[in-house]
Amino acid sequence: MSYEFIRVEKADGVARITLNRPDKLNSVHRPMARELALALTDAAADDSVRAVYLTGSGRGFCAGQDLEEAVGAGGSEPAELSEIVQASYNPVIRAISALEKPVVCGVNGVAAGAGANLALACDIVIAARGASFIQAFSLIGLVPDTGGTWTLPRLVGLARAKALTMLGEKVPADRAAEMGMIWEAVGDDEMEERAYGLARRLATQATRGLGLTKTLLHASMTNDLGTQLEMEGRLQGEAGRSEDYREGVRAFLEKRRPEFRGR
Ligand code: T3D
Repeated sequence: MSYEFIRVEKADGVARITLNRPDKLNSVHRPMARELALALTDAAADDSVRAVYLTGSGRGFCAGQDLEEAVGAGGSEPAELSEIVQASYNPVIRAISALEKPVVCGVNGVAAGAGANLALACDIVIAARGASFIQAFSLIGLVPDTGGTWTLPRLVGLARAKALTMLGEKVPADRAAEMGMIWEAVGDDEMEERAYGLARRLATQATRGLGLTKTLLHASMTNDLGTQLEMEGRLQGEAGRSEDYREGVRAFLEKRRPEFRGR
């Protein structure tokens, strides 16, 4: 598959997806969103891919919606925003959420608007200390999208989610980590190695079990305890039928490192 606005490389069991419009801080227009959704669908279907790594090229991670596209600059039609959200962002967020493989995000620079919420939709988020998160929607009269109204209160609580989205302040990576919005902030020079390294490590783990864990945690956001307990039992049954479970137990008993295959 060839892409114009993202780069996709597969190695070490990881599909590395790089947003690639650096001169526009990787802001998202329709063709880029389509490519991103396609790359995620491909990563889901490809058994050789056991984890996904998402990052940005250049000095930014993603500045959100391409505002030139949104207002119809350069002679194109101004966009119906609800159509953009439904066509561009929702398929990407659904694909990340439904992907039964870990998705690591390496936030290399500013993540604004839809770009911030794209990063926060990933399973483990590592940001460079020089990076920041801005819920920029309110600054231009919009509401948060790209799953932000679902993700943010669950990550940081309602009080912080309200302040973040209404004030639209720039939140440095360290502060984002302190408030539990992301997993970790690391030195700018270490980010790539740390975040991609995590994706590589996850790809060697029992990825079938990791996928089921993700499904369970997401379901817990809406399930009551009884439903969740029932679901844990069912998915534990599934994990228990995996080759990785058999290998994990065998390796423990034989006092060696397990060799998981994600099956
Ligand atoms: O369709 C819909 O509108 C509904 C969906 C909405 C979802 C959303 O994401 S709404 C929020 C959209 N994003 C923003 O409002 C953020 C806009 N960008 C900024 O506020 C700033 O660029 C940043 C704070 C992110 C970074 O500032 P700075 O000073 O580091 O960079 P810069 O100079 O502003 O930007 C560099 C270039 O990227 C510049 O282009 P130029 O002048 O060098 O040719 C700038 O115009 C361009 N750029 C940055 N963000 C966007 C963009 N171009 C188009 N769209 C952008 N979002």
